[in-house]
Amino acid sequence: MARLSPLVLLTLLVLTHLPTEAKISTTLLASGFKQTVWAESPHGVHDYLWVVEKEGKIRILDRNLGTKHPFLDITDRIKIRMNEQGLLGMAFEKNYLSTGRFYVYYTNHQGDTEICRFTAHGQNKRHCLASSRELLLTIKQDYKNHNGGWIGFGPDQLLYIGTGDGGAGNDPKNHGQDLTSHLGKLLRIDVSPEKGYRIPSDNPFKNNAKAKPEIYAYGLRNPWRCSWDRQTGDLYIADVGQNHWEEINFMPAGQGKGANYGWRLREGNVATPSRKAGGPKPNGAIDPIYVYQHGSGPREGVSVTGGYVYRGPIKSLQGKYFFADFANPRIWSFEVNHETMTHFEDWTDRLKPDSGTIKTIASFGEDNKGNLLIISHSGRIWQVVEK
Ligand SMILES: [Ca+2]
Repeated sequence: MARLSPLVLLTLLVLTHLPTEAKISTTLLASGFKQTVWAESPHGVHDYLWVVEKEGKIRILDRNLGTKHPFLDITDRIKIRMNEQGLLGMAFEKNYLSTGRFYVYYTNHQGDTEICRFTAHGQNKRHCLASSRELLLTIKQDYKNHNGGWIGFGPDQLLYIGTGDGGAGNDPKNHGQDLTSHLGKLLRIDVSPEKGYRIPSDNPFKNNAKAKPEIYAYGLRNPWRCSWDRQTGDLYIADVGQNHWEEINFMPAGQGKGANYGWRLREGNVATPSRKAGGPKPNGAIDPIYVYQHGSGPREGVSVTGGYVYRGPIKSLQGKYFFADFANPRIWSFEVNHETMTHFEDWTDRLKPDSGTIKTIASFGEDNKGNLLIISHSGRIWQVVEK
């Protein structure tokens, strides 16, 4: 045996006694999808991931085999004239494996929003006919941009719908603050009836004859991905800004009914700077919990993509809310303590894949084990892992 120098021996001794720090990284889960904007698995399903493609298709990824299977094709209902249009979101009923019912959000040929129910069939509900469609709600859009697109079930099992302000710039028709419009809102409906939907009995503007009864909260510009912390029930709303500030709004569990998030009067924490759209903060309006400025710096960007509070198997990530910017390809996290943002971290370098880079993050995903998925508009999906 070769004789080891004292220095080498000392180094070996130190190395073997250092705690091995787990390395957080990403692994490529799938590629080859087209203009991916969302991915989700129904409650109780781990091996299959439903992947939403903006042109109007949902395909199922077999996570073990890596194969893709057609599920739903509604491309004939959609005409994309501008990149914010298309099939933008989906949500499964909690008991999807028995009912087969799920909901989608898309813009139709006229550019208007349609919220529809579809019903899948077969033993594992992995097949769906476009003809199972039931139209629940149509929302007229004035312009091609700011269509919102997120839908999801809350801890109350009611369906929440994030609409944009209807577009152009600076919300020229002031939809965000107008309770007679569905635009610039978080809506909430009860889809438990066999057909159609009901207005939940405690929706905040239900008894206001001038307001849309579906409104849950208002003053949003273009919420691009919201989520609930699956452990606490806290709500996070990422709202895309105009020309200066991107923002994330936080609402503690059980609160937020009737909340005003300030747009178009407020962009981030200030009076909207452009085109005299801004004004003083309305009484009781909610300021964001986190904002970042437009730019290409390490803490800047152009268009926020909201994510999730991590509740998966990696211990060191517990409680961190992950989010990103679509145009400045960065991934960040923070934690919330007593309704205040703390522990901001930049994950961009640590989550860099072995090959290529993660860009154009359209959404994050959360599987049933709590794993965090990163969904790129380029058709690739990564999973955050510990190595
Ligand atoms: Ca706001």
